[in-house]
Amino acid sequence: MSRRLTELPLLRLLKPGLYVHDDEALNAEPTLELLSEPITPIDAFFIRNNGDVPEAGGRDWTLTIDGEVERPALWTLAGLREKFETVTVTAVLECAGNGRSQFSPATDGLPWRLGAVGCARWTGVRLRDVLEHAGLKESAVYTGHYAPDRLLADPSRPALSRGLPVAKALAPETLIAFAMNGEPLPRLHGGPLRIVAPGFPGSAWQKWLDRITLRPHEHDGEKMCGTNYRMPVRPVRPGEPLDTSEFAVITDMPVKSLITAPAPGFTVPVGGRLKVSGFAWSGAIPLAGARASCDGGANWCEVALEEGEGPFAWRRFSTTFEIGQAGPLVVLAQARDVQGNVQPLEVEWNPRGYCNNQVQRVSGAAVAA
Ligand SMILES: Nc1nc2c(c(=O)[nH]1)N[C@H]1C(S)=C(S)[C@@H](COP(=O)(O)O)O[C@H]1N2
Ligand SMILES: [Mo]
Repeated sequence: MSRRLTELPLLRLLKPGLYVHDDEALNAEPTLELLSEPITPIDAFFIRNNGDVPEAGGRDWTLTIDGEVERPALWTLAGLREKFETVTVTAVLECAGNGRSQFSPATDGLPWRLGAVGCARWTGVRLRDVLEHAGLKESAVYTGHYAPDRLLADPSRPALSRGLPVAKALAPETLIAFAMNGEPLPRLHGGPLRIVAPGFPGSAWQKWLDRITLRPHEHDGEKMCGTNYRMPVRPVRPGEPLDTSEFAVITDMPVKSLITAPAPGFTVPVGGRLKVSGFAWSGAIPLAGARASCDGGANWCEVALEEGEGPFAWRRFSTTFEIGQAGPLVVLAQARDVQGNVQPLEVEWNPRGYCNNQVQRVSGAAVAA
């Protein structure tokens, strides 16, 4: 039996509402109705794996810190918790490939719909505190993260080994997390230890973390190079030959919003009200606001964003439209950040289908009452 099959019953049990992608590795996402809460419940949170799901080492788990440091260290889970302050950060975790299925022509990679995103409370110790304890050498410019999961096609190779620029590794929001929404970090989400890098793509949130090596150059582990989790620095047309030296690692995620209600195919009686709700978020640049439309973008109205739980959480919006006449309705939401970046109506294509933040369209109809 493949490793994926052994995990599938567990996923079905723990997360019955998720759509499981047809892939060797275990990858699953919720329908958008399941994302209606400001804090995404664990049973609705998407799962992304590049390889197998390793056994959880539990108590025996250790974390090695080595490379460009003055004092290499080996931590147990209990040791980390005892030595360093515990902090909680509420943050959106989004796969860089979320929404990939909307790119045309289709690109390589998992055809995520729009559900590879969620917002949770992550608890752990600051990566900064652990790195300062080890003492970074001046030569340290990047972290390299390691985990025991392996590629299903080639178990001699790690599934994923990503890293962070030192500035993000030392940022106060970046954690080595051991809890999610107040529960011990579930094994499917990387328990017992994972990186939490708020605002960065999910790929930077290494699960089952057992080693951090400080690197004297950008990390070159599995899925760091080539076009993996990288965007072209200038637009690339489909079919154009690729020069991978013109690709850069994805860091801060772009401004985005998600409509969680109504669902596609909705109907509303003429003379009634259509309630539209969802969330807006942005990687590093604060949100400035959002607007919504129910007529495909012909008319817009500004929507209020509720306070989120801190700068890395998503912010809810909710508005109603009075429906005056029968006919098709297309609901849109468009968020923008304080630097003037606005969600595009149509996102620019890129070879691996990353960072799709284009305005979502939810179609329905107003029907005679
Ligand atoms: N060890 C390991 N960590 C990993 C991955 C992986 O395949 N292996 N996938 C990454 C990617 S691409 C994403 S989007 C997030 C998904 O986190 P989740 O499964 O907890 O939702 O984990 C990241 N961390
Ligand atoms: Mo991802």
